[in-house]
Formats: sequence, structure tokens, C-alpha cells
Amino acid sequence: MTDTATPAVIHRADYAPPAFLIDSVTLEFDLVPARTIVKNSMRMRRNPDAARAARLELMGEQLELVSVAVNGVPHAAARAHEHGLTLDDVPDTFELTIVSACAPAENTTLSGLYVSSDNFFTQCEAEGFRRITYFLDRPDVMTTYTVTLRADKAAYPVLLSNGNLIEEGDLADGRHFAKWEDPFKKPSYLFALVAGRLVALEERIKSVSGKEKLLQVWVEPHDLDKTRHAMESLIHSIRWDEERFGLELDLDRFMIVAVSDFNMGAMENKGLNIFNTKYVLANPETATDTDFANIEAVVGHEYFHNWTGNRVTCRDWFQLSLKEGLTVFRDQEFSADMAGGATDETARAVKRIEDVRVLRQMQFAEDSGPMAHPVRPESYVEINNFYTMTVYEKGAEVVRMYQTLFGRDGFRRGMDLYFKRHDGQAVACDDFRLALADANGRDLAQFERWYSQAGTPRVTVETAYDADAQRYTVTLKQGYGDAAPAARATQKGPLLIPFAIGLIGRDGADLPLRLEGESAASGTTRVLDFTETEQTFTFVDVREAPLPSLLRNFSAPVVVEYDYTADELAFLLAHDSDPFNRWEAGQRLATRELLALAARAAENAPLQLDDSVVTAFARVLTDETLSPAFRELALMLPSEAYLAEQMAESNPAAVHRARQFVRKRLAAALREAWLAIYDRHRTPGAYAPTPEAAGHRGLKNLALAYLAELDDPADAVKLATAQYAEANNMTDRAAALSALLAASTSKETPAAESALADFYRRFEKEPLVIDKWFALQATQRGSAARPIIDVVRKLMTHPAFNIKNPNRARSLIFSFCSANPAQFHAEDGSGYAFWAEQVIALDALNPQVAARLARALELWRRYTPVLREKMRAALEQVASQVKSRDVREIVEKALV
Ligand code: 0A1
Ligand code: ZN
Repeated sequence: MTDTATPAVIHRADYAPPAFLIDSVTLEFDLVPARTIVKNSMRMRRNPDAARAARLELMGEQLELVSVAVNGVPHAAARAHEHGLTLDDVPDTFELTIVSACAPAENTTLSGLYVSSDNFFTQCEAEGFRRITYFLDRPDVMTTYTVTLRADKAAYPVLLSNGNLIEEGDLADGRHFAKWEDPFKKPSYLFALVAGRLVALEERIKSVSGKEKLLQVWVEPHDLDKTRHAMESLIHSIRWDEERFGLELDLDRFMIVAVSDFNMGAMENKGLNIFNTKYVLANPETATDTDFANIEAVVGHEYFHNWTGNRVTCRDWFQLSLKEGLTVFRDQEFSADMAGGATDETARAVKRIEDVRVLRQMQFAEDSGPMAHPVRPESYVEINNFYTMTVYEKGAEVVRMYQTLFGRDGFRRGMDLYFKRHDGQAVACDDFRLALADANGRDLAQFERWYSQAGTPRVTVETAYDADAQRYTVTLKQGYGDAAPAARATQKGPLLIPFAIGLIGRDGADLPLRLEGESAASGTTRVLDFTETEQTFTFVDVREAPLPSLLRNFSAPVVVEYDYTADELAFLLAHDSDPFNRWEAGQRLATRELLALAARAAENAPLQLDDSVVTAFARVLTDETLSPAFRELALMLPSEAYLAEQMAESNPAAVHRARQFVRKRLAAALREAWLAIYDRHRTPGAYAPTPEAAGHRGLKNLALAYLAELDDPADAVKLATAQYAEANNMTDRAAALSALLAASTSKETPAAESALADFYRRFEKEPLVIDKWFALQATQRGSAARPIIDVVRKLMTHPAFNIKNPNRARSLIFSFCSANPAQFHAEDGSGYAFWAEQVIALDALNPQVAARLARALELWRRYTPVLREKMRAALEQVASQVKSRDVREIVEKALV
């Protein structure tokens, strides 16, 4: 098959076990940037559980074959081809030795073995190992690895691989070697090596059973002062997994390595996690509160994979959510506990709200378009396109539902059984579900649909109160609305939805709950087992007409439709005992107003906002019983992308006008309150990235952002100018710069230009900060006189811009195309033309990154006709020029 032919579709139903197994592998690397030689010796045998194969097919890509020997004898019947190596006539058990070469210095895809800042790194998930050597590169082939690295000692003083260092020493010609052995069987996607000039922050700790562990965070020498937080996050992760799940670190040594060229966030290679620098490096001057929190979450995520992913791995890539959904759930719980949520329900809710915002904005959108797929997909063209919001975030919601159904203890019982049954195996999502079911004595057959059905379920709610009988009925109906064709094809029947509900009395307090048939009332939140297409639940002894609090803590990844009045929402916002639903009530209220305004804006009608909305928000803002972090979230309006998504025809310009109108109204009506908040929540003294301090900074900077919306932003300019100059941390400095940029949209502000210039000079040597500098400019508001596409095109020629570095490409190109909808969707199509150029440019360098950018237009059919036609033209242009399988899959699905 050539690159331009229609690529093959891989189906889950076609899974077959491997015809051969590998009992052990020994790898020897002679690391040279231009041409690295790899000698690979495998002890192989036929798989007794598979049909007898006529030949051995090894995967390989972009490799130069040097030699093949079977049991030490050169093998004549070996054929190298575009996708690998075919060997006819192999015995039942044999030693296979293959020597091949690859070219790391030329590898711009960042998959396989590559060079970044003159150091060597690998990335093997999902199918990168086959770019290093010929192999059975599939996750159900697990084996033990012994790895020898040889390289020039001056250029590559540090040589790392998985497991334990068992030997090292010098060689002739200024070279040296290191030999590593990983005692655990693993799939090839968890292999890693690193070689280069790096230094480490080290700690020694004892794990719960008293064993000594060496922890290292490896970085380039100038970054050593930014490793402390990552190390602390690692130690916290180790402790948390011991306590919450009884899971101990199984290796003597655990390493994290930071690399500045990386396609994703980080990678859980056994004992040698490789991270995007963005998720390792932090000090107060360079990293924001969000960066500190993200580092903790990603370090946790990769560490937790050691059990959920590495000790128990995936049988095939369709099972990706088995490790990813579960590990995201684990990192979410970890972050919630670290934020104080072990004892503080509001702190927990803040984390939950942040996660649900992402899910609703990104995953719900994915589920409504041409890339909609179940948590366990049925087919793919390029597996790298399926590291998605659905597999990760919806997958985490599916795991969370087990915990909602069985409680923390029941969930833990299920996890224990899962490890007891499957440690050391490559298994499927069904195995996890069965472990949870068996450990809790419940049939979870229906729950399987959460894995096989795509689309976002819609639950419509109707309620009725019978005052005489003191009965309150809640009727739930479930369906998928008008799902996208890709999702509809998978939908078979109703889901088991754990639907958490509370009933609130006139005084704002929760009513005790008793369902018909129960002997007595108990608790104030009930998780209903909602399993039918339509089901009615009857509460008895309900002494007054209640207000329902629906889907508390977002107990299932669904959309809830219920006709609340604006007054009822304001009441819930003020009183609901479930903090998530307090926030939710405010969002519903705001969304409803904003959509009505957007519809008017689309017709160029004048805009007007009801005072009751302002009053409801003012009450939350000044409610001192609520934590600053919660208030910040409550006062944040739904994003433009989310709002556009809710319109019958997405109209980004109208949404932008409506949302800006409301922001300006809230700014003006609450001006005094914002100023007071700004003052009260300053955090003088040394910076600490604690959730509490971050909450104060967040609320203060939200106040500053609102003040910058005023028609006369003089207050904001004054405060932001001082804050910028005096800041002792990046959170405040970046927020000040952002406020200055926002203020300069309504009034020419020289302060914005000079702060931008200062920021660049100050942080010129800090790539992650320069990424922020690009992103702030790409996402700023524009005006007719100053379209941001012009700013972006100019920045593309800036000496610091480099399209080959994914972080930099994301900071400028992706920020503009995905995080500045009003400017990107300019009516003249200028944003789409830019998008097409960049997708094609990236396609030739790094297909994975190109495919991510390609997805920015996938919802094109949902837009207004003018935009839709221009988007289609841009997609067709890309489709006609694209080379990679990655991008082709995205644009072809979009155009179907
Ligand atoms: N397993 C990693 C994510 C990851 C996936 C693919 C990569 O390269 C194509 C890199 C990382 C995680 O979940 O963190
Ligand atoms: Zn992961």
C-alpha cells in the first residue's frame, strides 16, 4: 500500500492472538544521531493458543535491514518490506537475531527513536517500537528486556533504560556503555531509552513495606532549579497509591525524564517515564498555579499507570480506555485528595467542576461529530487518532460510575479482584467490568453499553407533586437526541445510569428521602438505578413541593433536560447542598441567557440582560462562606466554544458578542465588588502553589479580568500595570499581561505593548514561558481594525517560532485555531486558509500533531451556511494534498 491509497481499517472484531511469543529480548544500541545500529536478539516460540502460521510476520517501519539470523545461522528466507519483515520456514522454538539501522536525527515525527536538543529519546506508544527494530509490536506480546546502550561518553554521559542498571563502563574511542535489565514482562510500547547530557534531582524513600527506592527527575542542566515540584508530586503519588489502593512501587528505581520535543503530555514507560517539559518544569517565576496543578496531575497519572496499564496492560488498542479511563479516574481522585478534598467537600467539588467543564466542552463536542466513537472503539485507521477525550475523559466517567454504584469500598474490592486475577496479563475492558461485578455480587451486563455505544445520552426529567398523598414522582427518560451518524450506528438500548438526586425544601434545606417500598427515610441524596428507556421513581412522605437537585456531583456523563424557571435556578445557586449542583445552576442560568442573547445577536437585534441574573451572580461573588476557588468557577461564564456548540447553527461571532455583552454588564454592575475582591484576595508574601493560595489568586485575577472589560478600563490598567511589575510569580504576571491585552481592545493601551516586550525579554531563555507569550497573543480579542490572524501570521515569522516543536506549534497555531473562535471563524475565511496551510505543513513533519490540528474543523456541518461552505473548501483542499494516514482519517471522516 502506498501513502496515497485509501488506508486500511482495523476492526476490533478481527482480534486474534499472536502466532508467536517472545520469551525474552536482548537489545544492543550503538547510538549515533545520523545512523543508529540496533542488534535485537529474541527467544521466540510458537503460541500454543493460536492457529499454526505459515510464516512469522514482524512489524517494522523506516528501518534499514542489515542482517537476520535464526539460531545463529543467516536466514535466507527473510523479506523486508514497507511494513516489516517476513520470515518463511521458522522452527517452533528459536533464537532470532536481527540487526537494523535507523536515523534518529532525521526523525521529526517524534515517534520511535529521535533526537531533541542533541539528546536521544524514544516514544513507543502506540506503535513506535517498530520504528526502532523489527518486532511483534502489539501490546499482548509481553516479554523481559535486557538493554545495552553504547554511545560517545562526552556527548552522552547519561544512558538510561527501563528497570535496573546492572553494569556500566568505558569502551574504546571515548565511548561508554550501560546495561539495563527490567525484571517485569512488558509490551513493547513501554520500552524506553534516554541518552544525553542530563542531570537529576534525586531522593531516596522507603515504600510502605520498608524497601528503599531511588527516585530521579532528569532534566537539562539549566532546568535543575525547576524539578522540586515534580519530585514532590511523585512522592505524593507513591504515598497516595499505597494508601488508597494498597499498590506499592515494584521497582528499586523510578525515573522521570523531561524532553522539550514531545507529541503528548507524558509517557508511562516502565520505570522510565518520559515527560513533556511542560509537565515537569516549574518554579514560581516561570509556572502558573495551573501549571503546578497540571504537573501534579500528570506525574500522578504516569505513576499510577505503573499498575493500571503496566502491571495489567491492554490486550489490543481497542482496549485503550482500560488503562486510560481508569488512570484518569485515579489521577482525578488523587488531585481531589491533594487539594484537601479528603476532608473538604467543596475542595473536592472544585476539582470535579473543572473536570466536568473539560468533559462537556471537549468530549461532548467530539461525541457529536464525525469522530464520535465508543469508549471502546470498534475500528480505526490510525490508532494515534484515538487518544481522545472519549477514551480518556468519558472513560474516566465510566470508571467513576462503578464507584458511584458501589461506594469507595466496593470499588476497592473490585480493583483488588482485578489485580488478583490479571496481574501480569494483557486484558480487555470486559475483564475490568467483570471484576467489579463479581467483587460486588452484581450483574453488570447492561453496563457494557457504556463501552460500546457512542454519543452523549440525554435524560429528560418530569416531576409531579401530589400534596394530598405527599408523593413526589420523578419520571426519567433516556435517549440520544439527534445523534451524529457515527454515534447512532452504535446505539442499541438503554444504559444503566446511576442518577443521583436530592429534594430541596422551601427553606433551602434537603428533605429526607424515602422511596416507595422503603421502610424508612434515609439520607438526602439517593442514587437511582435508572435502567429503562423510561422509568418513574416515587418518593413518599414528601411534606412540601420540593425543588429537585438532579444528577448531583454529575453522577453520569449525560445531558439533563428539565424545565427549571430562572427563579428556581437562582434558588439552587444560593442553596443546593451539593456544591457541584450549585455551580451547575449558575451555569444553566448563564447558558440560557447567553443563548437567548446570541440568537438576538445573530439577527443584529439589541441586547439586554435581566437584572435577576446579575443579582444571582452578585450574591455568589460576595458569599464569604464559599471558597474563593469555588466563587471563581461560579463567576466564569460557559466558554464560547461550548455555547456555539449549543446553538442550532453555531455562530461564533454572535456568541462572542453575547458573551462579551454579559461580561461587560457583570463588570459594570459589580464594579465596586470586583475592586473590593481584587483588594481582599491579594496574596502578599512568598509564593506557594497551594490550592488555597491559588484560589485567592484565581478570584483576584478574575476580578482583574472583569475590570478590564469596562468601557473605561482605567482601573484595570492601573492595577494590572502595578501587578505586572511587582509580581513574584507567573500566575500574577501572566494574568496582568492578559488583562492589559484585554483592556487594550477597548482603548489603545501602550502599557500592553510595553509589558509584552518586557515579558519576552525577561523570559527569552525559558521556552515554556515563551509558549505562553505566543499563546496570549494568539488568543487575544481582536477588532475589525486589528484582526488577530494578522498578529498570528506575523508571529509565525518571529525568530522564536519553530513549527517542529509541538509545544511551540500548539502555543501559536492551535491556540488561534482552537481557542480563539471569534477570530478563527472570521467570515472572510482567512482563519480556515491559515488552518489548511498549517495542517499541510505539519503533515510532512509530524503527522500526529497535524492530525490534532486537522480536528479543529471537524464540526463544520454545524456552523452557519457561510462558514460551513468555507470550511468545506478548506477541508477539501487538505484532503487533496495530505500524505499521512493520520490526517487522512480525520479529513475523510469529516467530509463523509
Ligand atoms: N499513555 C500516555 C499518552 C501517550 C500516548 C501516545 C504518545 O505518543 C504517541 C505519548 C503519550 C498517557 O496516557 O499519559
Ligand atoms: Zn495515560
